Amino acid sequence: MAQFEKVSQKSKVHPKPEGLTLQYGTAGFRTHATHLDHIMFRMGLLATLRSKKTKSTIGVMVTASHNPEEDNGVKLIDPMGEMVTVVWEGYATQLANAEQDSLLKELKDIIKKEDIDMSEPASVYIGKDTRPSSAILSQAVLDGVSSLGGKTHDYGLVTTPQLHYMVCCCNTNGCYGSPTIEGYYQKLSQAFLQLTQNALNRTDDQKRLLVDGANGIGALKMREMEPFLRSELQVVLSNDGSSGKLNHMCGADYVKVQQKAPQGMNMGVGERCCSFDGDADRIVYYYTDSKGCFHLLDGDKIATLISTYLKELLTQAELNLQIAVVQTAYANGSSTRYLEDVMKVTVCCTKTGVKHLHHAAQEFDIGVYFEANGHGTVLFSKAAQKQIQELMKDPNTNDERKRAVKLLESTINLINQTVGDAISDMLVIEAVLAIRGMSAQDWDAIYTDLPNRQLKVTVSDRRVIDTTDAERRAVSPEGLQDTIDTLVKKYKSARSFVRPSGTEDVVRVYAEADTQESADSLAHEVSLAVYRLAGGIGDEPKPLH
Ligand code: 16G
Ligand code: ZN
Repeated sequence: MAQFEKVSQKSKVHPKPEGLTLQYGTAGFRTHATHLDHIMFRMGLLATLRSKKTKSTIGVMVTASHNPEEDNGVKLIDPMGEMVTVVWEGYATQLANAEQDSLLKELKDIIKKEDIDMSEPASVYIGKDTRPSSAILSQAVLDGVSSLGGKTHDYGLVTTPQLHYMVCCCNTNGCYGSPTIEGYYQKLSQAFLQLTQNALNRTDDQKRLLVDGANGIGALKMREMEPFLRSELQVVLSNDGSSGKLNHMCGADYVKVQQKAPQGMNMGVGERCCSFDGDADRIVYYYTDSKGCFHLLDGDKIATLISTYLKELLTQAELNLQIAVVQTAYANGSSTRYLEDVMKVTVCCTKTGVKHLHHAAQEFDIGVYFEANGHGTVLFSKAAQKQIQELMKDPNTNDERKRAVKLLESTINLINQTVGDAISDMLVIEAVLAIRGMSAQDWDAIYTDLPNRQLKVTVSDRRVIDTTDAERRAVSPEGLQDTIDTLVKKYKSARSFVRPSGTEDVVRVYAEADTQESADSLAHEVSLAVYRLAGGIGDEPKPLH
């Protein structure tokens, strides 16, 4: 078939280095950019097949998120803007690792297994981040799609969530919005302006927000969006990519892990600040107090702020919709306790990784999901959206109810429901703080985080650790969980768990307790247990103090 001849020819331009094997991990393929050309070409092929199979537009995003600038990666986006399914993740790995001469065989195998009608048209949307390697790598994706006769739309430089938005807009025939960068800015800014109309007497100081763009695509897109916000948000941008290196000493991951401000940001006392990551799908907030102390407002604080606000609106609107917060084991114990005991909202815990949280959140009328690292969004079920729209139109709704329903409607429009989106989350947070007249300190005071510590242990094979109960308990190796249980009992308000990382060859250890010293000491003791019981290599973990 001529179709496959072209694939065969083109694949020679994007050859696979012999023996190299890579895995489609939690967030797609990710490694040093020099190893990815063949992967990109093949993901172009796979996206084309996925498009034919689903009879929808599929997205391919070239990015390595918060990884160093030298890395790159690729993620496939399913028709509604979701992550691709587990079975197709498997196909991605199968295709990526096929040696040059068996590529066609593997391709045909997938076509057969999925019973794909190759005469169907295909459409693939492509986007890329600002990494120097992204331009050539996204060209390889385009080559892959065109060699199977698929149609492409290259959006060029966009944030990951912007591409998710475009895919969803396209496959809902514009119901979600218009699939253009302008359409994205217009939809979000209109909703933001409507919401902030409800915040009276805001001063310029209150409208001011310091944004760390991680020297990446988020900074570029924030600049583009600014005029649409008509000074209702006054962004002071640092790490805008004009001089610094992507994610280097800046960005959401750096701030969260180091628990300190990024380089290049001039923070006044109490000023609201936030950091995006390299592809702008994560955000964390922070400020420094009058004593110069740094305070982090992470994904748990964001989930609490947003869910509290939504719950209040539901009460005012007299809407009986179930709201839930989805977290992972990394959520600070104080946040879970506050949500369950004070806010009385349903809290559920899933495994780490956006797809797990997203799926769990889909089970509720309103599902707020955030990882502690700042990736998250809110999902409104179709039924919930319908109820809200109907109440809007009901002439018997009194003014207070009407105000609450209008706020709910604008909030739905402001939230990027396809995936966590730093720009959209930032605007939601800014609107909520403005409407409630809250400062960063007021927000921080909702509950106090329990001191915690994260450590990594290197073992010879991290797969020996198997977990259950949303990664909160280890079922193997034998004796490890019992040891952790005994150690945890030595400390007050303590909790600890271990899990193999999905992105690095290490075992991660998390511990929290009533004091920083206790959290550090517990984390160290658990690390030692992992080292001894799970085949640690290199030096034994040393105490932190
Ligand atoms: C990936 C995940 C992120 C998760 C992280 C955990 C997506 C899009 N990203 O970056 O959600 O928090 O992995 O990494 O799913 P770890 O397994 O190395 O701890
Ligand atoms: Zn990211």
